[in-house]
Amino acid sequence: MPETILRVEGEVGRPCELTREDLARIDAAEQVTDVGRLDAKRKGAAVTLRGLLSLANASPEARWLTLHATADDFHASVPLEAVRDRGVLIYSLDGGELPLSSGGPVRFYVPDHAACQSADVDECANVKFVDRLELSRERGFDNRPEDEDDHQALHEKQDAPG
Ligand SMILES: Nc1nc2c(c(=O)[nH]1)N[C@H]1C(S)=C(S)[C@@H](COP(=O)(O)O)O[C@H]1N2
Ligand SMILES: [Mo]
Repeated sequence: MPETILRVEGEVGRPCELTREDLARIDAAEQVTDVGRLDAKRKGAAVTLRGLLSLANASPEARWLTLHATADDFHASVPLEAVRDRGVLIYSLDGGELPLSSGGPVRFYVPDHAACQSADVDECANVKFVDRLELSRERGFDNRPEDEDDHQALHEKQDAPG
């Protein structure tokens, strides 16, 4: 059985459990075949957040998007309005899985994000290892670092070998 790598739930008409194949089958108009075109430092194939919201039949009442990474217990909640038309989920590299080293199996990415800790949609909100997208009316759980020390500590942990 192909593995579920992403769930979409909360304020949606149709909660989804998606495999990489499911993501690849989303309408071609919602596929970004090379995210390098959005940002030269990024690589892989992505599907637009819009495509996923439409697949899950997101409720018009939904105001917040919470990106959950169970793997390392990292979570970010951002106003849906701010990311609806530009957020993408990177899910594949060279036709295979997106490796952990690139934040796979699924990584959220917003081109033109703000610098770390400067806004709701900052670089820190580019959540790696996302396994669940949650739509809600109120802001969801968010444990992005709140001050420079916490942020520094997180980066040291992320950049540590092994
Ligand atoms: N799951 C997860 N995603 C995460 C983080 C994390 O610790 N865990 N750190 C965030 C922070 S603080 C930043 S600045 C960016 C860094 O992305 P990069 O390693 O691709 O440069 O990832 C974000 N996504
Ligand atoms: Mo960050």
